[in-house]
Amino acid sequence: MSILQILKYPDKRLHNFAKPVLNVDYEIQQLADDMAETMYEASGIGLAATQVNEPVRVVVIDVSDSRDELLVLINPEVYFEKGVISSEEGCLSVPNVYDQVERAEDIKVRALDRAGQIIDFEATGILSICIQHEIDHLDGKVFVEYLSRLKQDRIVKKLKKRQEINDG
Ligand code: GNR
Ligand code: NI
Repeated sequence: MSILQILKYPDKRLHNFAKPVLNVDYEIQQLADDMAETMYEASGIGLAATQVNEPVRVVVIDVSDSRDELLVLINPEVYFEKGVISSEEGCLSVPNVYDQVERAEDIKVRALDRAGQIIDFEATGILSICIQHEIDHLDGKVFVEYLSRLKQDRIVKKLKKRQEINDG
């Protein structure tokens, strides 16, 4: 197990479209395990492989307070959505930025789990929001791209300034 480095917006690699997983083999399971460790260490509720510079369709999620309900989703697909909900989102790739985003409220999801078995379930609330946020990452989309051009420009400036301080 190891902690992976999380890419920070506006890194261009966050816009890569992730490829479907053809075989849930040991390498993919290792990636999922490392991603889970990285998510827990960063105190996030989700992480997409895109964020650790692995352009494959793997996400890990844990929205439980106890931090012991890990969900590994491989090739996740939303095949039904109902309703609209707006909530404040954040992202490990966009530190210290939080803003309102509209999502489908309730969704039905199909994916493969860590063992390569098909899973099919409904999601509501924060789990629904998190799954949609992570699938966006796999499609190369970061939540700030739903915000106005003005807000995006401010976020880029703020993050670049912080990056310079960290690099210097
Ligand atoms: O940790 C995270 N919190 C969060 C809060 C509201 C909506 C989405 C998220 S996902 C985020 C972790 C992350 O960046 N996943 O890609
Ligand atoms: Ni994110």
